[in-house]
Amino acid sequence: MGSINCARPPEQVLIDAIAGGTTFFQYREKGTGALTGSAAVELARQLQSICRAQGVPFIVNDDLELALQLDADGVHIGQEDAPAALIRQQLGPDKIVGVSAHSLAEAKQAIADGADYLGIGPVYPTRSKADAEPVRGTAIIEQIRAAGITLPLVGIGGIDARNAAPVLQAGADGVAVISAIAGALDSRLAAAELAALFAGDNISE
Ligand code: 3NM
Repeated sequence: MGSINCARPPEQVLIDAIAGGTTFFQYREKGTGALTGSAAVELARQLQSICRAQGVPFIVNDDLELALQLDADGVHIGQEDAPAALIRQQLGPDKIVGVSAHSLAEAKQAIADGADYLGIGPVYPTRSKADAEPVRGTAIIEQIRAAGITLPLVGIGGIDARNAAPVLQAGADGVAVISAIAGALDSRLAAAELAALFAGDNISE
C-alpha cells in the first residue's frame, strides 16, 4: 500500500494490519496524490521501522534505489518495470525479489530471472491500479500450478475476506490486498478476517 490507499494514517493502518495477521508488507507509493521525494522516503522509513519491530518483511515496489538506500528486505516489480534479472543482480542473492505476472509465460520468465515469489492477477476487478491488466479470475493460478511451478504464488486484485477462498483453492499460497485492509475503517479486523482463512496452515510460524 501507499498513503493514497489509506483510510487512516498509513502508520496506524500498518500497525493494525500486522496486529490482525498481515505477514508481509510492500510499500507502493504510487498514483495521483502519492508522496514524492523526501516525503516518500520519510514515510518509507517509518513503515519500515514498524515492519522491523514486528518481524515483517518490508518490500519496496518498483524503486531499486529506495530499497538499496533503506536496506529494504526486497523489491517487487511489474512487467513494465526494470527487468527482474537486473533487480536480482543489483540486490544480490539474499534479498527478496517479487514479480507481478499475468500469464504462464511471464511466470516462467520471472522464475528464470530469479524471482522468489510471484504476484498473480488481477484475480478480480480492482480500483487500486489504474493500468491493471484485464481480470484473469482464479484460472490463471490453476494454470500456473498445473504447469508445475512451485514458487510461492500470491493472488492479487480485488481480493477481500469474502472472495479469497477460491484464490487459495486455485493454488495460491497467499493473497496480496490493498483496499481490503488499507481502505478499511478497522484494518486490524480486515486483516484478521483474511488471516482466519489460513488458520491451521501454520503460516505465522
Ligand atoms: N497489482 P486491491 S492488481 C497493485 O494484477 C496491483 O498485478 C495488480 O489492489 C496486478 O487489493 C493491483 O485494492 C491492485 O484490488 C490491488
